[in-house]
Amino acid sequence: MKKLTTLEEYIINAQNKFPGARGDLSQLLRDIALAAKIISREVNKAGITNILGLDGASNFHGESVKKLDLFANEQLQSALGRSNITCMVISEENEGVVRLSDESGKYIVYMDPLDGSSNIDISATIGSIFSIYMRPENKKHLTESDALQPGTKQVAAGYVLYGSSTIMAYTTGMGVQLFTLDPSIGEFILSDKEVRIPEEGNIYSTDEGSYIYWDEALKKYVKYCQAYDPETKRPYKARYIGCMAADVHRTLLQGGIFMYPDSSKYPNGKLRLMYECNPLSFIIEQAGGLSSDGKKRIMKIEPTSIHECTPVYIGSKGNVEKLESFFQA
Ligand code: AHM
Ligand code: MG
Repeated sequence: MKKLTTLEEYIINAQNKFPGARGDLSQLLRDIALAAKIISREVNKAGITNILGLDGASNFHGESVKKLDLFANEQLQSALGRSNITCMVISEENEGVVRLSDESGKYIVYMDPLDGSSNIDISATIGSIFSIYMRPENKKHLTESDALQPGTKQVAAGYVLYGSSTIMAYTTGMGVQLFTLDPSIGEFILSDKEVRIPEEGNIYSTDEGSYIYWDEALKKYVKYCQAYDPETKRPYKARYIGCMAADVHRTLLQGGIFMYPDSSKYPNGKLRLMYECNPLSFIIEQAGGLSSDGKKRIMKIEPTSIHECTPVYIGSKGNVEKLESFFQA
């Protein structure tokens, strides 16, 4: 019989490979996993308990906030507050940084507590995304600018998807591991180790309804994806879930490219650098893929504000390199 490995066991085994490790990062990942289980339970009963629908408020971006967004935000923040490991949380749902009770905590955590929230009402996949940085050393009182670190400085990142099953993917810079929640025992079970993204895929993923707002290079690239050339498996298939974490997860497993461009509608793109693009870029790069803003590596962008947006093109190495060649032409 196949031996099952739980997330707990996996994290402890990984930690034991580093003699002297204090286990703080392990605890942080366990705290996030605990919140994820609670969110997963709530997502599954959302329709029944009438938690679906607008909560009536708007978040500070002016987007309507749904109840599950608030619930997920609260659960993750309270889980992170349990262990005095995190000093600051930056969330899509909070305008400023949220300081946790222990200001000496070692880690700064960015999160999108509920990504793809327009999918809530149709019972389609939604997710939570997280990105973890070290606080600067020898600095007592942190300011927001201490949280503005490029994606290359992430010490860990991952996402949880609440779909036909609940899965968690994370990396600490040593490959990508996937866990699937078994709700009957309440444990995340290791389902895939050191996941590799295909070198090249035949799926492109973007909101093509916004074609009219795109620049010429992107229009030409999408026409390339649609052209007939059996040798390069074209025309590609189009897939778009409308939840970046879910679209990137499919891309991780099946290959291809996910794109949220800048456009005349969104001059800097729509997706957030710090809690959407950087963590998913870390995952994809760790699996052998690439992530670009069209010209340069996403994780090299020097952030200037905690909620900034960036265009993003992410996926298989071959597909992202091809896309970049259209931007250079
Ligand atoms: P959210 O975090 O408020 O849910 O918004 C982010 C989501 C992404 O997950 C998804 O890729 C994108 O917005 C979809 O946007 P659009 O509706 O413009 O296609
Ligand atoms: Mg989001």
